[in-house]
Parts: sequence; structure tokens; C-alpha cells
Amino acid sequence: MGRLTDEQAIAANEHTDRLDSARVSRAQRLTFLAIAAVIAVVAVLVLAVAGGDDEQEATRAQSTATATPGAAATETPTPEPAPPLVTPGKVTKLRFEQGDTVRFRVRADVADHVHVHGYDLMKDVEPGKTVTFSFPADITGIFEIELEDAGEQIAQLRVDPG
Ligand SMILES: [Cu+2]
Repeated sequence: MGRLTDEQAIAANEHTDRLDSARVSRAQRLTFLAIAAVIAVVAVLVLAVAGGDDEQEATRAQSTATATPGAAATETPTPEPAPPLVTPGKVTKLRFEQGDTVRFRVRADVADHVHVHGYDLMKDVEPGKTVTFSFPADITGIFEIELEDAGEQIAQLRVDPG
């Protein structure tokens, strides 16, 4: 830009020098254009290479992103939730509908028998061990679950009509 102003100034003042300076400036302009062209080509190449890398990385990231949940889904199937744990000291409320499967666990720190009234099921429990119950909820009503020897209610089983 500044060079154009100089050229104009030279052209205005000296006619002889004008041709020389015009010739020089043309040569300079050609050199400049050549350099600019080289820079442009290099820039395009760099951008193309960088763009290619970005694209590759994006594709890689995308495939990783899509692969991970799929792998996780196949590796960890949804685990069935553990049945509720009943422990002495409180009355745990268990609620089911007729046709369900009643599932619960009992853990006690004493040896006793877990008695499910109504269904009249009894299972021994060892100190610090867990006993698991699983039976069809085919009798509706509200029933006591107790530690038989201790005479302590530890849960209330409610089965509603389905
Ligand atoms: Cu009982």
C-alpha cells in the first residue's frame, strides 16, 4: 500500500525514473505475487493437513464415543436389584402385589428362625449370616415377619390384590 503511494509520488516527480521504478516495482510485484502464491499454497496445504488430522481425530473420537457405551452395555447387563434387607431393631415394610414374587433377605446377629406369618414359612438364620426368602405372593393381606425365638417383629409383609 505504502509502495503504491511511493510509486505515485515518483511518477508525479520524475518521468525517467518512473519507468525504472515502474519496472522495479513490477518485478517486485511479481516477486511479491510469487511469494504470496507460495505462502497461499503452503497455507492451503497446512490447512488441508491440519483439517485432515482434525477430521481423523473427530472420526476417531466419534467411533470411541459410540463404541464405549455399546461395549459397556454388553459387558454390564442391568443387574437385578438385591432383595430388600431386613434386620432386627425396626419393622421393615415389604409391599407386593398378588402374583409378584416376594423377595427379601434377613440378617441377624443371633441364631433364630425367621417366621413369615400367613404363609407360615420358617427359615433358620445364623449369627452374621443372611438368609434369603423368595416365594410367590399368592395370599393377600398384611402379615407379620418375626424372629420366632426372640418374639420380635422385624418386618411387615403386605400383599395387595393384583
Ligand atoms: Cu411367628
